[in-house]
Amino acid sequence: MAKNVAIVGATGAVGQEMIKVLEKRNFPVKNIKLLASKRSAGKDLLFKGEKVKVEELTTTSFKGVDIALFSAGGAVSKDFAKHVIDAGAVMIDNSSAFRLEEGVPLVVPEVNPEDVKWHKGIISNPNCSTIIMVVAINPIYKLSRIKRIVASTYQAVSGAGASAMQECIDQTRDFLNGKEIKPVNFAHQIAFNLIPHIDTFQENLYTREEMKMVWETRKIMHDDQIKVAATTVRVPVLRSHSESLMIETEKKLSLEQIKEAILKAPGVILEDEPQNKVYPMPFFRAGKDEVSVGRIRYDLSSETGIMLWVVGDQLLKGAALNAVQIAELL
Ligand code: 25A
Ligand code: L14
Repeated sequence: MAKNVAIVGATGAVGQEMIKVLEKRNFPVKNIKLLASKRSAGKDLLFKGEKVKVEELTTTSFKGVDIALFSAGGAVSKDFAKHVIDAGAVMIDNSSAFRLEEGVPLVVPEVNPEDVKWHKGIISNPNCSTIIMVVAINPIYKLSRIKRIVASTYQAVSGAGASAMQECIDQTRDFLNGKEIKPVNFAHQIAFNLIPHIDTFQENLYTREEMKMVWETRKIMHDDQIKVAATTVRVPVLRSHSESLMIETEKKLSLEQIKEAILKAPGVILEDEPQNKVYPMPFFRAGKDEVSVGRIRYDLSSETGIMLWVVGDQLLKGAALNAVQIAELL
């Protein structure tokens, strides 16, 4: 049966992709409501070729709505969750607001689809780097439990939103023209630079983004023992996050077993022919649904370690696509 769908943050980097993913997958939409802040209210956006006016998000926006897709930041999600639930709608939330709360499923449809069943009105969409990682490692985990992961990420500027993406483009031009650079969205200049700092620093000297990969992986994979340590880095790439992973399995696995498992798994593809210069790259993953895995090789520093290079479009599988897949499960 067709559903009434609302998108909160419809004008943002993720919201725009949510509109496109609903269209592309032919999600049964009866009526679509596009919501954003007052700034964007009145603006026209297209859905299936028809103009839809962006409305200001208010407490009464969810009357008659069945599914509300949220991507307007944690504060907006916290303020409006009650109004979504009171209206009898289900909230699929892309922010970090409720991900670790008991009673809120944290779902990646390729990994733990069954968890949508126990929702009480809110389902959280995981952090983008975590989604991309678990889609890649889940087929390996099914061959042998993974004990330990060491991850380094290379995260695109669009992860910080549409204005951050524009800032990277503008800074690059300004730098080449010898103009002065004043950072707005990031702590430092991002053009021709790397910034090892995403989200806020914790007392343990890791950032929240790094800790999301620890906490959320355990919840999604239902494994409280899995050990994860991450370094998350912002890179001047417009779209798609990349990750270098070292995973240590319980049983010794062969590269052939791993490749075969990845080839058969949903949502993930193999691009691993080093001799032919075939490996995943973020520029070429942008706009694509699947997470791509390559550079698969034995870790030289441990008995059962495997090294992988993983790339996924974080606006799609890391956010909008995963959210719409959750809606499809519902
Ligand atoms: O969960 P977290 O950690 O708290 O963070 C989540 C945030 O990160 C992004 C996303 O930003 C989200 O806000 N994000 C989350 N997951 C992501 C992922 N996997 C991810 N990004 C990439 N990958 P975003 O930029 O994508 O989207 C922001 C949207 O939210 C709307 N919004 C903000 N506050 C709102 C609100 N809607 C309703 N009520 C509120 N109070 C926002 O709409 C946007 O759609 P908008 O109307 O505020 O802005 C649309 C246009 O306005 C410009 N603009 C933005 N800020 C300002 C501004 N103009 C002037 N002044 C400003 N301060 C923008 O350029 C835009 O064109
Ligand atoms: O927790 O690349 O979903 O800035 C998504 C965007 C975390 C940061 C989340 C990025 C955010 C991330």
